[in-house]
Formats: sequence, C-alpha cells, structure tokens
Amino acid sequence: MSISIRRPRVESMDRPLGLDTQRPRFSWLLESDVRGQVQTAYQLLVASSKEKLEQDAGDQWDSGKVETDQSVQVEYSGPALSSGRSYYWKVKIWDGEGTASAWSETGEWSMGLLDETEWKGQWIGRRVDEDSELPAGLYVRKEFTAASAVKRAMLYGTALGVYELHLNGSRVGEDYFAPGWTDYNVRTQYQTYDVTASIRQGANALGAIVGTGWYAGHVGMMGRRIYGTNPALLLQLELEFEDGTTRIIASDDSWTMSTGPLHYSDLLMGETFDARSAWPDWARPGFQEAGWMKAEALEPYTGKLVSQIDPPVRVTESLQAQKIWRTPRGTHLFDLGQNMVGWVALKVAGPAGTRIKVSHAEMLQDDNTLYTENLRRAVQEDIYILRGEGTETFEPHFTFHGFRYVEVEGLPSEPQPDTVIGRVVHSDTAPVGSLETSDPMVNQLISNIRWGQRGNYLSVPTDCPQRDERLGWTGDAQIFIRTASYNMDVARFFAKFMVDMTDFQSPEGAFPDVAPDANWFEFKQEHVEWFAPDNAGWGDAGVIIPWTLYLMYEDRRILETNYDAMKRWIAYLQANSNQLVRPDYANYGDWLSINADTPKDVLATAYFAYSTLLFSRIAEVLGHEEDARHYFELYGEISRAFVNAYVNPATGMIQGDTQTVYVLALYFGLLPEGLKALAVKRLEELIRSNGDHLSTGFLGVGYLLPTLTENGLDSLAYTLLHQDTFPSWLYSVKHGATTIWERWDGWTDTEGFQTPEMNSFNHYSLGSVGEWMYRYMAGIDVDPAQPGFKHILFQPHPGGKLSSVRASVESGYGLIESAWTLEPEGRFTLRVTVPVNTHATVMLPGQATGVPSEAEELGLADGSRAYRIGSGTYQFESKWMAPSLPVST
Ligand code: RAM
Repeated sequence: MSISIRRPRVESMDRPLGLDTQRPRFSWLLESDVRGQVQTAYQLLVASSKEKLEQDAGDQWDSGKVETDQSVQVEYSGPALSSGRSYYWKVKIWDGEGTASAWSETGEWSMGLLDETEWKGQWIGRRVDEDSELPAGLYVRKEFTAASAVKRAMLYGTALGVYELHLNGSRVGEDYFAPGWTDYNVRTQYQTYDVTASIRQGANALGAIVGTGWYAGHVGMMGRRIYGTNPALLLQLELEFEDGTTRIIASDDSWTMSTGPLHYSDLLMGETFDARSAWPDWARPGFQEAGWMKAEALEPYTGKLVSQIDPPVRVTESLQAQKIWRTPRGTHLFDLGQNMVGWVALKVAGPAGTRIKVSHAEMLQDDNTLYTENLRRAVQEDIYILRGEGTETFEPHFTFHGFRYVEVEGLPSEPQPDTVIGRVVHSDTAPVGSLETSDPMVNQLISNIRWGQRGNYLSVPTDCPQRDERLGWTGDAQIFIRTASYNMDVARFFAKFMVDMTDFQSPEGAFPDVAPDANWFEFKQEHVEWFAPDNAGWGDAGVIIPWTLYLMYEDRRILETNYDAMKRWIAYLQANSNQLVRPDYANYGDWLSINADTPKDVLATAYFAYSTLLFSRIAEVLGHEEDARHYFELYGEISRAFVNAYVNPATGMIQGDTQTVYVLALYFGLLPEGLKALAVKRLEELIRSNGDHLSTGFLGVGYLLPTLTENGLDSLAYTLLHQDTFPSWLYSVKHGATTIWERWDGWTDTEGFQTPEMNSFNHYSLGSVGEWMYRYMAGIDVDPAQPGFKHILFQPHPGGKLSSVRASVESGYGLIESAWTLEPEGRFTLRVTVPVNTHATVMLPGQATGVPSEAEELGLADGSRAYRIGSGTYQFESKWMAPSLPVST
C-alpha cells in the first residue's frame, strides 16, 4: 500500500468526549514512501455503533467519495448529532495515482448535553453568608446501586469553584482545576468522563471535593469571592444497562457532605491539609458517614453551561531535586534545577500530628533564604499534618505555585531523593515543536521559552504563576502566540481564550487587556493609573489570536466565529481616533522597555493599522470581498495618517525615536518605500549606539529580529541573539535563568533584584523571540495563502555563531523538519521533510550547489531562485559566506 492513514482526529483531539458542536471537524495524517504523494479524494463514514462501522455502514453519515485534497478540518455535514451519543468514524482516501487506501483505524467521539434542560441535577454545596468563612474543600458523596450490568456510563460534571471527582475509591480522570476559568457570570464549562470501566454491578459510590478556585477564592489583585460566595457542584451520571434501560444519578439534596481534612485551600494562598481527619474510604460504598450532613440545594445557575473547549490542566512531568541541603535554620532546601509551575509531592513518615511546612520560591537570596517578596500577597506555602501511619504522600488539591526552590520545615528524618518531587502542572497542550542549535546558550534560551509557556498556560494564558496576579493579560498572549503555536498545539487553548475575550468585549467594541473578566473594571477604577478604555497591543489580541490560529491550523471557524467581534474592535478604534490617529491614553505602551519609552499614541496608531490590515485579510479569507477592500483601504489611510503625524519626511525620524517605533512601522508596513530605508538605517544605528543591545519592551521585542532579518540585517539579528550583556536574552541565561523573566533587569549584577512590586521570574512575553527562531533561523514558515502548513516555506537564515540548527513541527499534516549545517568554508547543507499531501518552497542562502532532482526550480522576481518540492525528505546544498563573520571562524 503506497499510502496509509494515521491519527484520525476530531476537533484536533484523538477521542473527544462531550462535544457540543453540530459540525465537528475531522483531520487525519497521511504516510507514504512515495515522494510527492498527495490525497485526491476521501470518503468518510460516521456510524452510530462500532458494529455498523465495521460493516462499512455510515448510518449517521456517508460523505461519499469527495474529490479534494482536504485532509484537515473536514466538516461534518450529516444529519443532526444527538445529545450524549457516541459516534464512530473512519476515512479512506485516494492517492495521487487514484489508488484507494485501506480504511483508517476507527475514530470515536461523544456528544455533550446539548440542551441545558437535559441537566437533571441540582447545584449543591453549603450555603454561607458573605461574612462567614467557606469550607476550603467540601466533600460530597452519593451511593447508588447498579441493579444490572452496565454497558455505558458517562459522567458530566462542573462546579462554581474547582472540583475533583472520585468513583469507587479512585480519582476520575486526571484533570486539575476543572472546570477551568471562565467569567462564571457568563459561562461555565462542563467536563465529560467515560466511567464505564469503573462502575460495578451492585453498590457504587460517587464523590467530589469542591474548592473555591477562581469562583470564590483569590483572583489576581482583585481579592476573593469575585464571582460568588458559595462554591457549588453539578453532577450527572448517565447509566445505560445491558438490558437497554437507563438511569440518571444527579446531584441533589439527597447527597451528603462534610468538611474534612482540607482546612485551607486557595489558588493563590496555599493549602493546609490535616491527614488525621482524612477518610481513606470516603469515596467507596459502605463508608460510615459519621458527622456528615445533607447537601444543600443552591440556586440554579443563570449563566451558560458549555462543554470544555481547552485541553484540561494536568501533571505532565515530575522533577527530582538536584540538590538537597540542610540550612542553618534547621530546615531543608531542595533545588529542583528548574523554575517550574505546579506543586510538590511530599513523601514523609513521622508521628501523628507532625506539622510540615513546604514553602516555594523562584530564587534564593544572597543568604540562601527563599526570595518571596515578589509574591506580593500570594502565599506559596502548603502545610501538612501527618496522620502518623507509615509513609504518607501529600499533594495539594486546589492551589499551585511558581518555584524552583522548596524549603521544608519539620521533616522528622533526613530527606531522601524522592522526599520532594516537583509536579509540573499546566494546560495539557501537546508539544509539537522542537528546536536545537549548536550553541548551548541559545539552547538554554529555547528551553526557558518552552518552560515559560508550560508554566503560564494554565486554563488561560497567564502572565505569571507565582505572585497575586496570574491573569489572562491579552498583550502577553498575542505577542507570544506564534511562538507558542510552534512549540505546542494551542488551537483549542486559544479558541477557549477567544471566548473569554469576547465575553469581556465592551459594549462599545473594545477588547479587554485582561480576560476572563474578574471585577476588572471595578479594580481598575480604584487604581486610576491603570485605567484606559482600551490598550493598544493588548486589545489587538482579539484580531491577532484568530489570525494566528488560522495561519497555523487552517482554522477558518475561529475567523467566522469572531468576525463580528473583530469588526466591532476596528470600528471602536476608528471611532476613538482623531482622523485615524489614536489618542495616547493606552497606558502600557511598549511595556517594560529599557530606557526607551515609545509614545503611546504612536504605538496605538501603529497597532490600529495592523489590526485593520489583518482584519482585511480575514475578510478576504472568508469571502467578504467588500469588507476586504474597505479595510485594506482603511489600513492604507491609517498608515498615511501615521506617517503624516509621526514621521519626519526629510530624515525619516519617527516620533519617540525608539527601536520599537521603527520596528512597528516596518513590520506593520506603514512606511512608503522612500522612508523604509531610512527607518531601517535608524533602527540599525539605535541598536549599534546602544552597544549592540536591544531596548524593546513586551511588544517591540516580538517583531525586532523578524524586522531586522526581513530588512537585510540578519547579522545584527544574530548579534542581538548572542548578546549576553545587559539587556539581552542571554544575560538572564548567563545568570542561571531557566525561564524567561518578566523584566530584562529582574536581577542584575549591579542592582540585584528589581522592585519586588513587579518582578516575576516566569513571564513568557520576552520569549517571543521563539517565533524568529522557528520562522527565520530554522526557516519553517507558513504561506498565508495555503495556511496550516499546506504550503511550507523553507527559508533558513544561517548566521551568528551557529554551525547547525535542527527544528521540527508536527503540523496538522504531519512532521515538518528543517535541519541545516554550516561548515567553515561556507558549505551550507539543508535537510527538509515535507509531509504527505503538502508541498513546499525552498529558498537557499547563497549560491545553490546541490539540488535534488525532484525539485522544480522557480525564478523569483528579485532574481533569486526557489525550489518547489512535494512530500518526502530532501537535501539541498549551497555555498554561503556569512557577511559579518571573519572567514577563519
Ligand atoms: C503586568 C504584567 C503583565 C502585563 C501588564 C501590563 O501586571 O507584567 O504581563 O501585561 O502588567
């Protein structure tokens, strides 16, 4: 067989449960030994049972043979899908020769509860008034009997708060902090679990622990009980028996509840767990409910209940301490060797009542104590009280920390290598990208970028994981999203975040600076210095995020869904401009730049143009020709207004004269030809006169190296990449950073720590250079005309100290690779891999010396050459001399 099908996926998941879209999208990967292999047609069957599908009967939908090369995001278009049902599907395809493949393996998905009236239970919990303390963790349980054999059992659940499910003594699923963070005033996500294998004929027990989470615990700097006072739980277990009967077990006031060993728990403030009052058997049938009370039915929820879109938060790795030592204070310090996010698993044995305190910090101070000042009001401490029965292992339930160092106070005996294990926790976005160079310092930077992403993508893209903030800052999200999507599959993560953003779009059309909403305006009004009706570069995330998801995943739906919201944003910006020039109130500017304040109105006008340009492209993709034309013209007008207002026509000087103003003007295409060269020259001068250092903040930094490379200043881009004196990326690496810092000067050898008021050591924004590394250094890029890597653009830019780069991206079509080496005499070798059913254009640096016979040569307008290839692995060679490198190196 010349072609085979791998990984049939629905909505980019292997086996999604509880989908609530009527038009799920199918994707599959193709594999073939034949080069240049493509798909020419597919047939897709959807059946209501595995048996039917095995007989090749698509009783739900048979697409018939569809002549197309589309193999990702193929929309279901059969009859309506039923609530709660499972569906089975497979696909076969025809290759370039018209030969049919075998059927794919069977894919499966289930539908969620499509109509809110299908929720039969009550929201349960314990009602307290606003002045009383809440139970930190409320345990609820219900026993039931399954009279006959169970064929299928699906559990739907959600909470106002966060919850953990247990069934017959075991935890259900591996999710943490479900149902995730949304603006609970608007919507709450529910989760779906297949628990068929855990239900027994006879007695069963279902239980849950409910914590305060974002709903009633502390959120950011805004205090607690932001959304409500009483955490609540809603569960529904649907049983289908072998005999065809069904039964629903749903939460109501026949359930029982108790507070238990969780004495304190809060996302930002840590947890206290007293194992002496834990009940090992509380989620098993037959448990004696001494002291338990009847659960209270609370008010019905008035927001929307929607199926979870984003990947659940999970533990994805465990880290052992690399160093353990005893402090003069008598405590023990553990260095995990990596700034990480999550918590530790503590393994310990000791007498009942022993109190152990586990404290967490990102850095150590000079005297080897934990640096915790930067946590502001957050408390990164977990306290355990031992039960005293042999070895006990503790992990917190509803809190998380950002840390590398762990201090344990009260250990009854000397620690072992497994006494403290770091549990790495984040939204489980699958890793898809890899990047490695010949330079260990650059590799450490790459690792720091990846760890920053891991730790901060927790239900929403947060800015930081340690202090009392951890908010979904939209500016950070947009500047990093392209890097993020090379590193990991963030399609669903950001589809969910777009919901948070549009839920919080203002009636006037402004996208927020923070999402989800959590009393944000109320907070900002008390801090007028924070307040602006919109923030350039932050609100623009509402356009940049959907556009990036389209580029990277060929996701048209994200554009369709958000089209009106984006259009309202542009209209808002226009209405709040003076002849297309924006005001200077947007107060973050090029946040945390170094002695280089970009004027806010310059930045805001530039972003207004950029959002408008992207929106015109989006309109074009969706076939809204009128809009496409109109907004493209508007983009031209804003660009001209920008030039008139801010650019000196004689010198090309742009108001503010920071690196960022030139970068924005060039990258967003705001300058006419004549002024472009002047801007490039001035940008170069500014960097040179700054001792070959950047000065850009959160926004400028994302476009800095791409702008240099696109304007022929490759070697300067590499100079900045390799720079290791302050300020630079490698300055922090040189000083032992294992994540990206919030600020260039978070710690310096001259000043020590920056103000603890705002000094996170795990903030991903300045790591947006990852995009340049994938797109330009390794040279793997998308073609916006054929997005999702359907047409791959390989254009590596060798340079700097690098003698090799190896990168890969697992795209929707399969694995893309670009690996190059550069030998001293200028011999450049490039190996690329192109997935089946895609094609690529290769552009080589220097003079081509070796081109595979399959490659079709194209002459480009600028006189350079490019090569068109189909699927397969190919090697190219060229002769390339680094312009700025001494020949001897
Ligand atoms: C800070 C955070 C965040 C940034 C805003 C403007 O609180 O550093 O990352 O987006 O300010």
